[in-house]
Amino acid sequence: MRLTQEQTGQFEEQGYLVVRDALTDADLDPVIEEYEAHIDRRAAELKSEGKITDVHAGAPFDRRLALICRECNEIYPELDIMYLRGRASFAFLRNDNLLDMVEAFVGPEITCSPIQHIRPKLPGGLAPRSSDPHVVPWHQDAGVTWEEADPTFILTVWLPLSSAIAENGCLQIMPRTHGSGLRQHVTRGGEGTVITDEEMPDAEVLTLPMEKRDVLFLHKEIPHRSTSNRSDTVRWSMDLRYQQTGTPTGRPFHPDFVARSPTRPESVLKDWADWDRLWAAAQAQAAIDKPRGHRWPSVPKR
Ligand SMILES: O=C(O)CCC(=O)C(=O)O
Ligand SMILES: [Fe+2]
Repeated sequence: MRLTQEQTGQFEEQGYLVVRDALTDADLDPVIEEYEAHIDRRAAELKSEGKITDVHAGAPFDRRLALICRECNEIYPELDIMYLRGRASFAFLRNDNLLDMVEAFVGPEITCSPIQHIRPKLPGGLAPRSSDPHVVPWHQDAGVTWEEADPTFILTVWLPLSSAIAENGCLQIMPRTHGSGLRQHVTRGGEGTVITDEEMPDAEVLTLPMEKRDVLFLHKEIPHRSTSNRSDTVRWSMDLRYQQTGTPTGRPFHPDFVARSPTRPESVLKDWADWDRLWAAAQAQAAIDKPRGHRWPSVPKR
């Protein structure tokens, strides 16, 4: 699907654009199947280790992980895209239907930022640590990079793999608050990286329920958050970022790659094994260097 000028105009004006049914099941199902296969395999392991009593075979994608995690939640931290690093997940990062839409914002030379996640937000209380990394307080994505990326247009692409509704912690955004630049954030204990009270815009909050196949495009200055999951379903989603090739990602210690290039097609990263190796090497190095993801001071819990 190519976006219309009306759609890109809405993004410019509102700071976001939701495109309903922008993708097809054929685009998304390989990723879902990859996660289902991993969870199936790990559930069998947990059962054989005596950590769970039931593998919940046959439970739907948006429930099975929660049912397993009620008994043992050790799978949870290994599921994000840069840890699981599946072939279908990597292929999706270059999905043509997705990149055709991204191109309307970024241009034809497209780099995939390493700031990307696959998030299975569990029903409240089931995540391993006291705070679930997929419950995120008000922030701008402009705030999650190093300063080097401040001048760069980085497009956030957020899409659900299962229903994302208010009850299971879908996104909330503040439309039309872009254009005044980066706001001051702090990293607050128990909460995460959040805009300071002084810099929070006094603006209307829009709750954005979304279904599988819908896609949200978000300007990096739009404050957004997601609350805890008060349902018994898992809110599965992906958030990806794209930008013009040659611009800094703001995460130089993690691997970006060229996802589309009409002028230098040979520069596109197509080999899953290369991507896998790049992430493995970056994570090994980061374990030594412990680089900070962003610039904000840490402050104690309220
Ligand atoms: O998925 C969420 O709950 C938060 C995602 C987010 O902050 C983002 O995609 O930038
Ligand atoms: Fe964000």
